[in-house]
Amino acid sequence: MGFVCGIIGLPNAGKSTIFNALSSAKAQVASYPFCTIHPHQGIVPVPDERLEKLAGTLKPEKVTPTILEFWDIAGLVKGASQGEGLGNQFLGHIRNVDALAHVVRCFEAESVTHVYSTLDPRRDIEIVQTELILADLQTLEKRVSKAAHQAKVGDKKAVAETPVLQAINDRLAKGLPAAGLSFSEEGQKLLRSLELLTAKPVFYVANVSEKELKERRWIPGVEEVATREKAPVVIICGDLEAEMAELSPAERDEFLREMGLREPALNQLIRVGYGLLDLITFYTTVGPELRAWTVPRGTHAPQAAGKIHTDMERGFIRAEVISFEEFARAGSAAAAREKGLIRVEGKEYIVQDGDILYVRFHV
Ligand SMILES: Nc1nc2c(ncn2[C@@H]2O[C@H](COP(=O)(O)OP(=O)(O)O)[C@@H](O)[C@H]2O)c(=O)[nH]1
Ligand SMILES: [Mg+2]
Repeated sequence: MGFVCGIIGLPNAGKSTIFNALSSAKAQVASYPFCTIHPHQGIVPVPDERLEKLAGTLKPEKVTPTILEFWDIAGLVKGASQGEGLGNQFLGHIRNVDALAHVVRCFEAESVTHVYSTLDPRRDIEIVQTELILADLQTLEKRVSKAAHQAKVGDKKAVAETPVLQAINDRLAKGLPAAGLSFSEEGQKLLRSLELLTAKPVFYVANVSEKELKERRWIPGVEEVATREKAPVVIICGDLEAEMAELSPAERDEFLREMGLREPALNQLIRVGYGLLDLITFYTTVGPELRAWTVPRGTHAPQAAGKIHTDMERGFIRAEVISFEEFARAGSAAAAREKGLIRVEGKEYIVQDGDILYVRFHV
């Protein structure tokens, strides 16, 4: 079970270009084979500096990064929530992802038509958002009337749910995403159960030309919307990234040097998508393999161990733990042990981002 980031946006915003660049940039982590599960669904390794440093120190035979799945979701248009342009099918796909990368067209190109004829990122964002909000309002409408009916006949749960549903409805009706709302635990649970499209974490991907990178005519508009929503922005030259993804790692490094860039913007895109999901990464070294793992923040040690193998969760005894920083300071596994830096943690331990875990178990 992996985590999925859906790529959304208007037609001709550059979604498929970016998806294809992600899919063909497989050489970025040499040991991990990219796989396309489906023409529009692919898995990418998450770039991870800590993992690279650990690999440099431990020199394992095999390095396995953690992964993120991307889905290229066909373009939304006005009226999608009413079924326009296969709208409902697309909205259904969006419902199944964990986070959204909203690609916004910020490049001018005579040869590529814009569905709404002019370049206007702010308007484009609003069109997509409006469709998502309208779809959520439909979802909510059914729930509100059901709850109202049940509340009338004295259903306590429905009575408790009503103000929460009303608050969500009011916010959507104002044209705002459900994501900004927070409730008490019960309310939060109800909000999650509705699986609203606008409750998903979003980041913006400004797809720019090289010219726009310097001129910044459209980028500020995207940044303004993102700031208002406390959403991250990644600026990317879609066609440039697509070209770069075709290069060998050596050629790509050369290309980046010439451009004065540290890394492809795609790496940033993957990291931001991963970062939105409130996941943490921990590491294991078992035999010849150094591996990164992903769990939701707040996961206890036995459940984290269960990601590695179900036996490890079932027969969990303890975990020996060292943070990446401490490990890096110690310089080697032997030095870390010698200095007594490896802690022993039990079943109640909550795994922290960057932990290196040695799981002791018995079945
Ligand atoms: N000039 C330019 N063209 C781009 C860029 N990104 C995508 N395109 C072109 O725009 C068209 C639509 O892109 P596509 O990725 O299919 O958009 P989608 O409909 O959002 O999936 C294609 O012809 C792309 O080559 C870009 O950054 N600059
Ligand atoms: Mg496409």
